[in-house]
Amino acid sequence: MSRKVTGTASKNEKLNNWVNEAADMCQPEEIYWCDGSKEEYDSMMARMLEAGMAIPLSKRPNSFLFRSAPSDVARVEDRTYISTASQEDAGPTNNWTDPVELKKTMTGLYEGCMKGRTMYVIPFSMGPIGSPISKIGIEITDSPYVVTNMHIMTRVGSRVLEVLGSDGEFIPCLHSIGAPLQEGQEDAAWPCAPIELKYISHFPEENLIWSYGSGYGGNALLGKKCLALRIASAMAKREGWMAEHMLILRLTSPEGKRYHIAAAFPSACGKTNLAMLQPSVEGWKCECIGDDIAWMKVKDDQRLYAINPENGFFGVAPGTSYETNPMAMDTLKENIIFTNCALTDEGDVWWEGMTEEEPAHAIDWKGRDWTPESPDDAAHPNARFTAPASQCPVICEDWENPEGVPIDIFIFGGRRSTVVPLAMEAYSWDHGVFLGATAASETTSANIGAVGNLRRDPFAMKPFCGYHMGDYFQHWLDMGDRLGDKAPRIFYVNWFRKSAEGKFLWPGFSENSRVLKWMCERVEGKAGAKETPIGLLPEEGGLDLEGLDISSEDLKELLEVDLKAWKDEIPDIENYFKQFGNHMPDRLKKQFEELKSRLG
Ligand code: SAT
Ligand code: MN
Repeated sequence: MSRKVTGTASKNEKLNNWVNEAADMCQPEEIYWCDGSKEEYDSMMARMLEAGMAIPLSKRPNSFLFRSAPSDVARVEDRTYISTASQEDAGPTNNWTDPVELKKTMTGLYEGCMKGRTMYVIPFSMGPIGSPISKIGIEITDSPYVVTNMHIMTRVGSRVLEVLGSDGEFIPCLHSIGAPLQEGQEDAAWPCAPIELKYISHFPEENLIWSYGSGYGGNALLGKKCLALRIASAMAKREGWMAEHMLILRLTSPEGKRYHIAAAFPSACGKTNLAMLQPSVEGWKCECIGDDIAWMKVKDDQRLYAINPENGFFGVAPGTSYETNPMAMDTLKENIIFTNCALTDEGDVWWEGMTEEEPAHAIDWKGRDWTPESPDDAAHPNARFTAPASQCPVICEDWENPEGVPIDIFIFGGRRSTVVPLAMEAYSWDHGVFLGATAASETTSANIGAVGNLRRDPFAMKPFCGYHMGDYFQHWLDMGDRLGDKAPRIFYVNWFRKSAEGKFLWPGFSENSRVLKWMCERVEGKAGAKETPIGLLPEEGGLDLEGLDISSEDLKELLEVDLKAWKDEIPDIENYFKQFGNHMPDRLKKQFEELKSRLG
């Protein structure tokens, strides 16, 4: 069948064949090869405006608001699969389906799924184009919203095809919103498939991604969680590097010494805020390198170097304000895609927490009239901004350096209203891996499902590890062995501890710099620490609290080690570790025994 083709196909036969096979299966009206140009972005946006899918924002140049279908507002972990030949290889924390079965089911869904639509072919690079650490992906999609978002989140364009050449390697990422258009049928503003037909599937043994039915975030922008974390983590394990759910920042001391920090927190737990931190402690400076994903390799000097494979931020809007994250607010002035935010009468976006004063009237994320009296939120709690990283006023000059930056400090953490203190340091690499492996956090609206339930989210990778989690723990131990005394120091934090009355004990945001400063001083051997059964905690007076209004009772509670509460965690850790069976590294079992004996 001859199909209209716009743009220039690649010189890579494997790629062209794959595109043609996908077109035969999905049966789009035409094929469009993306070149990544501004003209392409603008014309795609213009078409979405005309179709009523995008709403222009008069207050922000070249910025647009989209409203998703109410059922398509976040990642769908229940519908996300790691499909390996043997179920054992996916491990107990992933959904598994036999690849042959899954491909059969999905092929059935893909058959004719792009009828009446254009099939876009997006060549993209995760990491600077042409850098040895970067990976090329090709996303096929029938969503122009995905194309424009990929333009911001990754490096898209003809340059990628040039680097790919005739025989380069790429990761095929097939995506459809799963909403074919019949002749004469009017399109929805946000077409997608019902939840039970959504599939976010990964075939790590062949570096392949198939996504169907959702147009939202990590379900659809396949360079992000699917490629840069799930597929990349499996590649990293095989090849001896690391793909982690971590922000990367550079902290510079008043003396001009640089520290590079990589920190893992679950989705919607403040990674973007920490990455763009404006330190409240005198003389310290922070610059952002990435807010979500770190790829790290050991170099010849034995140190671990990190790059940010992304090109933009897909950040949670609610809660973002000039108080909490001024640098994000300044990033959002122009050229932004907003999704599921509210629309003000002045033609701007708004979300809960953005301004002290709520607008008297707005249109909510479902397109309904909204006033402060309305029972529902104006913006969806997982409303997002898609923003070019280069627009961040504190983007680090080395953010695109293909060499990466040497990591000094790892931080793990989560959202825990109780038990876990503000900050601690691990006794050793193995103990740090134990802290990462046992990390738990209250669930957020970044996933479809219950919010506020405590779950183990090891290294903030539970939804993103493309293989057996027990083997992933072992990989961390192996990396520690390779790094030896050049390994980053490991810390654990909890910004979210609450008092009995339910009030946050720690002010967070820019004040978190006080905790980071303590970590740097630990690295320098300048700050002491208190040995406790759970780890090394700041001593009294160890945190620089100059100028901070915090009561000594609150501080005491923040740094308290509640032995009973920790002992209560033991059976849960025991149970949780059991599921990893013989994949559970002995060295972590030993860490667990040592914790128990320290707790007495
Ligand atoms: O939707 S995304 O997966 O991109 C955002 C997140 O959950 O971190
Ligand atoms: Mn994330």
